Amino acid sequence: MKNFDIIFKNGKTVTENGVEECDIAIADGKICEIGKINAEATVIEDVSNLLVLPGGIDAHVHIDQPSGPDVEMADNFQSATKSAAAGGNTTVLPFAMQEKGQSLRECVENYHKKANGNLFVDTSFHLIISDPSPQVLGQELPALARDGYTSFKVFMTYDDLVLNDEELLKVFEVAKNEKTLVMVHAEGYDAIRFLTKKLEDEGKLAPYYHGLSRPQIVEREATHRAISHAQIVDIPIVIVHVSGEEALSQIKWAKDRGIKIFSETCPQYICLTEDDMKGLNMDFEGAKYVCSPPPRDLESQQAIWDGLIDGTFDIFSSDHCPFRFKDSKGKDRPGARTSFKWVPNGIPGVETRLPILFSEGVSKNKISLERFVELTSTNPAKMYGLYPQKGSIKVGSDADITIWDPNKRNKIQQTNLSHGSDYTPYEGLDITGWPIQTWLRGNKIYDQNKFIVNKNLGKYISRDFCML
Ligand code: DUC
Ligand code: ZN
Ligand code: ZN
Repeated sequence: MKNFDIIFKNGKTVTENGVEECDIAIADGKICEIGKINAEATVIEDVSNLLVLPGGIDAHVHIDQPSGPDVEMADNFQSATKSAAAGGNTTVLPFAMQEKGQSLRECVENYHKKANGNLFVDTSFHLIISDPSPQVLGQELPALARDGYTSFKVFMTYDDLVLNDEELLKVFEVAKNEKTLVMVHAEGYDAIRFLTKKLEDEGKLAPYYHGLSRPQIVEREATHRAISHAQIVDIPIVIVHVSGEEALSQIKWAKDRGIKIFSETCPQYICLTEDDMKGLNMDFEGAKYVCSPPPRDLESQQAIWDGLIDGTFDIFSSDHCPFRFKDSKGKDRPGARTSFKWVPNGIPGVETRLPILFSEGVSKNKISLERFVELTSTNPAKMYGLYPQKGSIKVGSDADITIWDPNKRNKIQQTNLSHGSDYTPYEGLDITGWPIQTWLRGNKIYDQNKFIVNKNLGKYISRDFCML
């Protein structure tokens, strides 16, 4: 009789293709058999009445990125990946952010130094291109693409990151030649600067006005421009963190014309609104919710749900970008109380992404279990070249598995989270359905609120090309 390392018995296994009652056998970190299994194993895990899902893949997280003078992100690689594991994830894709004038290779090496030995879950880097010099476009980017860095992000706003239209087109052309995928932060720089100045001149300085400085029209214009540029070069791109109906309408416009555009949305666009940025009485509490694009209104939340339900969105990521609230190196950095424009942009979310979509989507019967898995694991794996090693429960895939209790009720509370931030924007949200165990390549790393291994078992993963 065969002898496996682990057999999961009697669970309901969910893949993008269906739900099946079956056992799963694991050896050497890989899934070996799926079905009715009569064999021996070192560990038999009875998962009756529980769901067995492929480990979550959060394809959009920011970890330990420089974020302005005297500002520090709340998570390093240790705390962010620990938090990811507690939230049912087995892989995260953070960014290696190039600073202006910096060699891209040197930038990547620096991020490897930060990550090395500090990973609780598997990890792979997207690149952020802020300085598309001839050296970067001609040599570094092609060489890095061939080394498995097969996706990069470009920004259409922010003083230190913005690329002009010609630069965007040049980056897109390298992506075409190297078959890599470009993620686009679509918000128009000049319009934001214009609106910010107007608001400041009118004395409108509280965190709430962050939202008014970058309304949906700014996102819609940039989304259309990015799509047009992608069409000129003839490449697919990913419009990330889509916040509402206006940008979504441009994605639908493109898809209706057969233009290949991928899109991503995030928990903040189904759970938060612009009113959260008002805080208690237009006060600094609102800074807890400042992120870009900003949360919109209830109609936009509905539009985002429609896109999640009808298949317009390809992936659902957290855009985890954590800062501490009570911290002069975080949300309360010098100047932040004098104008919204100095409040660091971003909120924590890697640990709460999966419970939020499960509870709001699956438990409330808006999306199926299969669609949940597709949005949070299978499509991120396919889009960013990790499939079939990751993103599904298949013979031969890594045994990255999350065990869910679909009936477990919980409230999101800062005191129970493992991230480095000192707050969660989702405090008090009622959740039905919770990830109770996380297994990375056949190792149980998290079980019922406890970390089982405190060794860092996560590995850096070199990626293939987009296969969606
Ligand atoms: N863009 C992101 O993707 N994350 C946080 C802030 C931002 O502008
Ligand atoms: Zn962005
Ligand atoms: Zn982001």
